[in-house]
Amino acid sequence: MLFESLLPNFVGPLVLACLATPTCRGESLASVLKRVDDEDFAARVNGDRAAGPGTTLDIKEIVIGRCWDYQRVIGMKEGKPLSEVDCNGTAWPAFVNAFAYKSPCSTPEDAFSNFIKIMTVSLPVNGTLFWSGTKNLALMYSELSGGTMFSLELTFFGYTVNGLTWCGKHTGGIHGINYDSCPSFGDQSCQSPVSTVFWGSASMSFARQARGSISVLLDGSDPRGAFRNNSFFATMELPNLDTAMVDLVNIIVVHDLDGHIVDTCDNGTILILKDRIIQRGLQWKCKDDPKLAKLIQCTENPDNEKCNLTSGVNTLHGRSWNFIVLTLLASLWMIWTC
Ligand code: NFD
Repeated sequence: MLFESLLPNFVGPLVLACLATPTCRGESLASVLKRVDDEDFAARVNGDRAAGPGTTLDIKEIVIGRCWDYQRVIGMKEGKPLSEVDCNGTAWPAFVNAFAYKSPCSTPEDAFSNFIKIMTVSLPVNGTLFWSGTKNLALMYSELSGGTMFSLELTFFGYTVNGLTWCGKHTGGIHGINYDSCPSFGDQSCQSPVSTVFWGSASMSFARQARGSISVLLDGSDPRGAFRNNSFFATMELPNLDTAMVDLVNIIVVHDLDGHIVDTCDNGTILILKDRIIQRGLQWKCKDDPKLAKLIQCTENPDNEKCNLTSGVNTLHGRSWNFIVLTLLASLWMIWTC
């Protein structure tokens, strides 16, 4: 028992299984452990264990391309950098030097501070949009807002790396980048994962810039609760709002179209969130399922019965109430006259 408890939890059973096989008996403990370690590494790379996918292929071209795209095409008036950033000579080196040739699990907290500083742009007052568990909806919300709502993914640094995976490798890899496998989010053995450090710093910096009223879009159908204590929103964004600059938090709670309701503005974890907001000296407003959210949900699920476009007329599975009432009256009349 003691022997097993000293080993990572996957090693014990493997060693015991190995000792039960004839080919394995006689092998020294050191070589068994080395082999188990190698096998575990291979399994992680093959995706059998908790390892996540490797660095996105062509990441350099994507980051540099998005960086120019932001500055030349998509960057909105308020979201443009004060002076031009050289994507190839400044932005990419600041990004890649934070993780290349380094272990992906021991990333210093300030690893990306230079990259984030270079890419910071000024954001509009009243325009910051946070989210938790509602990524796609939040991105569509900010895109449809015509430049008045900014989620992190629409800022310069967020846009440039959103949706990408990256991590380094101490030795080997290609230019110190691991394209085979990066730590997955749930890997408890990874102390300080590179992507968690990046998104933590990015979220903190984004929250510190917020001014005026801010909005947060939460998933009221999430069985874990709409406001979760360990989310980036709860740990990195809400506590880093500058209370001298922010006055109001607009809470938007969205439920899935199938009607699963876990939390609403008036109950569940939203009450905890309201408390936290008040403790920070801020005001709150809360709305369940605003029309814009439903419209966005319906564009993704147009066949859902709640998205029936004939909603001006009361319908039951596509038939109008008038038709149903007339049919009932006709049937009653026939029964009565027979
Ligand atoms: P979520 P949240 N490490 O839906 N944000 O409140 C890493 F690296 O639960 C934006 O936590 O909401 N990523 C992005 C993780 C990412 C981990 C993070 C983990 N341990 C934070 N666990 C982004 N654009 O990708 C989960 N994730 C990923 C900022 C997972 O892919 C935004 O400004 C999930 O899609 C937003 O206001 C995503 O993190 C707030 O933090 C969010 O997890 C959303 O983070």
